[in-house]
Amino acid sequence: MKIERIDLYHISQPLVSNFATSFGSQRQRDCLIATLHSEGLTAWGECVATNDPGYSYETVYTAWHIISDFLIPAMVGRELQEPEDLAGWFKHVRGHPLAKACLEQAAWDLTAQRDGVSFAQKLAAPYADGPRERVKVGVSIGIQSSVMETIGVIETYLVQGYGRVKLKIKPGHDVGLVRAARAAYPDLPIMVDANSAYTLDDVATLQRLDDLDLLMLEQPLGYEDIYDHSLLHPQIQTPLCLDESIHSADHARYAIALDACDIINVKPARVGGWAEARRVHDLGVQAGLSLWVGGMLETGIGRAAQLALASLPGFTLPGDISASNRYYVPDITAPFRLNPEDSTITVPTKPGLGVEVDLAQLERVTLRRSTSKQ
Ligand code: OSB
Ligand code: MG
Repeated sequence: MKIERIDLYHISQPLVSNFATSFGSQRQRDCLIATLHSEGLTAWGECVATNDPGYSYETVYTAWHIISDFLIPAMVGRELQEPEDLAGWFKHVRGHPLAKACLEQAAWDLTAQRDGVSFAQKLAAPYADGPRERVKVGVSIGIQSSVMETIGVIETYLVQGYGRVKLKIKPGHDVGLVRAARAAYPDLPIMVDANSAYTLDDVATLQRLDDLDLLMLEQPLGYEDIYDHSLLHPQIQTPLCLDESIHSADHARYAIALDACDIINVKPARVGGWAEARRVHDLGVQAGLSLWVGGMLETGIGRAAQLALASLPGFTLPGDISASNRYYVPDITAPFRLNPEDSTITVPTKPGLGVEVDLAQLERVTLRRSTSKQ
């Protein structure tokens, strides 16, 4: 399929509620949206880089630069057979996985539309059991101003039907908070995410989480670290999950070799795209790790692609893929809704991503737009 043109949008949408983590606070969420045009088809990708380099070194501005000046020129005018082609086309650009994943997502959408299958079906093609129809999901709750407020926020999500919550923690805002949440909800699956806010000096604090029956502790140590996590791992009882540290299937292999974790949070953007995310999935399954799909406060475009990944057989833990109304009202697509009876979201089945983009709403939230030259 000849890639004829690529449009890039920098959009900015208010989040329904403030989202605070150990690395910063977000109320207004910027991201980039790319549109591929090829043989009468239109395909979409989302770049989940943020305004500030808090989670990743990439920002909407670095991603705009890398996508416009390096990645789009490597694509326009070329014949795309399969999304896997992009890895070769992008080889001259080191790093910048969030920028690359945006265009790779659109390439999956495009080729799935061409093949007349959903993104999930195309991704699940190598496996005997096809994509699951509904994906188990939970909700990630940012740091609130008090313990009572956190309990109140948990309650509003439980009422909506979410069956698993993730609490963001940081030093000074950890054991007390989690203990109160556990006391309020003795049977609720609760997990915590530190976003790299601790060091090995904090082992004693992290051990105090041991008897709180948590589903997992996500990324307590350095955002590039694997080794220190392997030292922490045998010292705590809570299952250990890596997020930030896993930038590729190779990193997953290193983490497995060092026995640095029990679980991987797979974010396709963080590993450069869906083909690489599927490799992480395969390695994780082979090594007996548990897996789930993480989130980056995606719009409906990115959410459809998260759901496609989470439909693969190895993703057995609930993902950070909440309903659209937890993020944006309105969104730039029709909203994804929670199935409250089983805390799931239904995976789209139409060809490609299977979402309709609301072009008028996209226009309203666009700050800047460019179109590739032929
Ligand atoms: O660490 O998982 C994280 C959001 C932005 C950056 C990092 C993280 C998160 C989340 C939110 O936890 C997940 C979501 O609901 O999209
Ligand atoms: Mg995380």
